[in-house]
Amino acid sequence: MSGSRRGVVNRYEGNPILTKKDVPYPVETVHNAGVVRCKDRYVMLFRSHLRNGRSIVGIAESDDGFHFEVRSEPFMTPATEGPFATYEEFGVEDPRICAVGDGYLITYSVYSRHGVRIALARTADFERVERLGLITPADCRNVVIFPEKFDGRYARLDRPHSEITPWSIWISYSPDLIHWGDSRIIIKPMDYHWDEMKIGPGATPIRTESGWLNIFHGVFKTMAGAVYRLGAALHALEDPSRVLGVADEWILQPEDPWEVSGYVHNVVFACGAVPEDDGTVKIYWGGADTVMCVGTASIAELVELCLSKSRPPLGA
Ligand code: BMA
Repeated sequence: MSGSRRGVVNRYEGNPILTKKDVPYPVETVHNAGVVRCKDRYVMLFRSHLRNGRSIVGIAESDDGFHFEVRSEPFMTPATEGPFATYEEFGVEDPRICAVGDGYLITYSVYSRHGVRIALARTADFERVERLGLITPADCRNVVIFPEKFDGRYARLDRPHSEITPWSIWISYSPDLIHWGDSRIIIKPMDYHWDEMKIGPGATPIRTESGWLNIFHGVFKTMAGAVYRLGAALHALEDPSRVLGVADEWILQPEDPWEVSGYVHNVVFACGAVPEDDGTVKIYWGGADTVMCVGTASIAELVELCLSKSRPPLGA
């Protein structure tokens, strides 16, 4: 892939890879997409704002992970009946995809007059989707499920949002994907660092030889608004609550024009990353809540960054 390497991530020269012009129905944005490899294709579930300001989820497919074609119909729009209708009233956002067994789990944010929370759905083939449950109370966004069980339990990274700041990454466990608990805080933002305001899970964790690679987002508040960047952490393979390292340096920040300005300025926000057989990972991010971008990084370099430039996960 030819591109522009300005740090650990090599941006694809064809960025942005997906914009509202590529969508065959009216939308204002294309961003914050979960991506997974399904058989020999890459499948992307992306968020789009409608003109009323609420979001839906579309689907695009690709042979190479760079050139995507959008299907003619959205993949998920707010449910219109049952308990999901109550909580999806204001929109469905930021899908993350986790391959488990012979299917795919999708976690996504649902908005309503009762706040924001996370819903879980499952698909076998990205043709039909089944909603399984509402798996957090309000006020929670950003949930990624690990693709393996630990001592018979599923595990997820989540980010409760409360009056207690800074908002941090927690881990929770479940026997059945529906009931979650045994929660503990595992990574905190650090004062006067690039992520001091809040951090949150980003892409579904990736298994590497050295641990689970967790690509997350971190936010710094400035006089000109917030800046969203991406960071990386490594979790022990057998026990993901044990954080082996949190890279003290960000791995990606808004730099290209479509990351610096758009629907929300100065945002790179990842919901998906796909590891490749050659030791690289394709990282997908929304630019300025407006377009989708991709870049590649060496998994070994990201792991090394987590271990060699590490800071205490819960602060000094
Ligand atoms: C977060 C979420 C994301 C969004 C980001 C930047 O709080 O709403 O979906 O990309 O803000 O606007």
